[in-house]
Amino acid sequence: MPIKASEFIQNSDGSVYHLNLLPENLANTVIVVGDPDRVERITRHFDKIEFKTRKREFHTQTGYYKGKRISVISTGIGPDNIDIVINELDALVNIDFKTREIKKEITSLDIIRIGTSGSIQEEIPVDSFLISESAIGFDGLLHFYDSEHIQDLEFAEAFIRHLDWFPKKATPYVIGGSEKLIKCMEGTGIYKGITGTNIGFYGPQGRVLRLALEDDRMNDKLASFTFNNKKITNLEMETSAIYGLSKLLGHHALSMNAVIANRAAGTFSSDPKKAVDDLIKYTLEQLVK
Ligand code: R1P
Repeated sequence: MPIKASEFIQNSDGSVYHLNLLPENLANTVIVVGDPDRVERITRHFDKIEFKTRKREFHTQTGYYKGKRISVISTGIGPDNIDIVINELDALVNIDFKTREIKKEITSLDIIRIGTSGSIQEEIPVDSFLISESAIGFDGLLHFYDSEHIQDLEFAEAFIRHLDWFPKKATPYVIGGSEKLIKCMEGTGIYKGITGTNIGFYGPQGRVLRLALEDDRMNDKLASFTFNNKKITNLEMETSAIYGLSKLLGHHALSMNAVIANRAAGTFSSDPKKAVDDLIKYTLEQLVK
């Protein structure tokens, strides 16, 4: 049965609604970044760029790095955009754009986030790199999908107890990253940890400017929580949504974080651009090693 026009939306040239891409424009290895300007900071290392497009915050370039075909796509900020990006990436490989039916054979993409993040553990310094072994999502996105079978419910329950989690906030969910991509990306001096993904930058990450928080001890409690000897290490705004949707759809996903703030120490990188550029170079090299 073809998927209805209101559910799987194609532009007049046949491309997918928000990303503006046709299936042939996408490589099977996809790097996602928040900032549309970061796309070029990645593809300037490419041997060749074969395709470029841009619509809203979704800027895509596809090309070759040392002979490997890679697409780089910006998502903008937050898990709401990740819902669009991961569903449309999946449609590009797993829905037939002519018949609008789901293909019989499912293709798995490798999806790697290269993003910035704040550490909540004092010993993880600014300008370090961190691989998200798993993610805990405070954004609630995954609960709109049939997803309990891929969640670590025990971890989430222990976390809710430790934080005395306010029930009006979305229930936290926990999802692992791709083992295959963790092996590909790990290296000397690279931290690994559990990344907390938030629906906002200020209150949801415990930042106070002029507004009081529901729980002003949230970040301390996040930092002191342990489960199976693992700690929550850093906060950002996309990883749990990327991990959850990718796992449900059968894709491999991994989040690489340039730590540009240390929330525990109250410090910020003196050169965040360099930290991101260094992480870009590292990630590209690991992909072709
Ligand atoms: C907030 O400043 C943004 O920076 C982090 C957060 O996840 C959020 O998207 O990642 P990016 O640098 O990849 O955008």
